[in-house]
Amino acid sequence: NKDIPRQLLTRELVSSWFKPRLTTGHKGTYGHVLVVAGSRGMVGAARMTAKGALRSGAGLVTLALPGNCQPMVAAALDEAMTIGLPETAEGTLAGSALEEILQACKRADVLAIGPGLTTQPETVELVKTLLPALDIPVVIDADALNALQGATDILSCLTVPAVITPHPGEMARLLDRPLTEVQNDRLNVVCKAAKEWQVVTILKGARTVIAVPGGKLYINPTGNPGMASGGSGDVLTGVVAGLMAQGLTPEQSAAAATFLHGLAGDLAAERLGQRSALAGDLLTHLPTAIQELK
Ligand code: NPW
Ligand code: AMP
Ligand code: MG
Repeated sequence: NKDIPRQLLTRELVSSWFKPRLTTGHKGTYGHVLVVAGSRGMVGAARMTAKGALRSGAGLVTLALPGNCQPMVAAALDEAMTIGLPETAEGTLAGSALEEILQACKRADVLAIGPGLTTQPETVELVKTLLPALDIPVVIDADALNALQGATDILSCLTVPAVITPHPGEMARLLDRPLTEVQNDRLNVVCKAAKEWQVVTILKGARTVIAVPGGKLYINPTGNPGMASGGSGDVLTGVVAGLMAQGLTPEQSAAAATFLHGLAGDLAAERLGQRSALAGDLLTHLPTAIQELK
């Protein structure tokens, strides 16, 4: 454990990865994030992921989700474009959504996939067919990770840069190991995952750790137990994708997003208290967190 070289994330380090916005910049300059997320009953996850990408500075965000959810989301999320996709009887993504998602990817710079998708069999198969067909970088979270249970070779075979954002339960499922084993050996687990699957890996939880396939490890000092409530992770997924769309590398995006997301959580807890701060408050405090960088 002591042999793994590690770097504590600091404001200075994270700041060094951000460039000022160009005077002549336009929405095309800052990248287009496609979010594939949500299902009947988990519309909030999709909305929070899209807002995470918007708040972190992406130029354009398109949210693609099961058709039944589109009117609801479109009414409550002015800045994102939406696409209503074919859905199953349960209101989750149908296999026939594949072509439309690949078409939407042609107009996007990065895909964020997973929050709120469910693990309905048809949706799981869709995720497993989509990922190998991608030609843009991808952030994989939540149910898109759960879909890869017993099929992590799909991760290893990806031909595009990828960031995965498992919480300890999702990591335990991916590895088919008990949760305690993940939590008792977080540094080794995250490093091995990144190396074996060749993806930047964010292992979330108190003291999130981020590993890069090449062997680098970052430890995040920000965040607090006030973030232990539904939707927090969905916001993070959007922030990682939003930073990637703006040209930060997958490694920088993963590390900076984790740092800023935690800092937003700390600011929210200061203002509202750990008990009462909501995932949506991470979104409202993200601007202050980003402004604190300089
Ligand atoms: P235990 O048993 O509680 O101790 P799931 P999910 C473990 C969507 N959401 N440290 C946990 O452990 C998501 O996007 C939608 C240790 C349990 O075993 C997903 O699509 C929302 N253990 C879907 O719901 C808001 C930890 O993991 C397992 C841990 C299901 O995602 C909520 C639970 O994980 C949600 O985001 C930690 N830090 N964290 C919406 N408003 O639409 C987790 N575990 O079964 O994957 O459930 O994470 O809620
Ligand atoms: P998810 O379980 O996917 O919603 O992700 C939860 C988010 O909240 C992750 O970014 C975690 O790192 C963060 N989080 C949850 N519990 C804590 C904690 N006790 N301390 C710091 N961050 C936490
Ligand atoms: Mg989550």
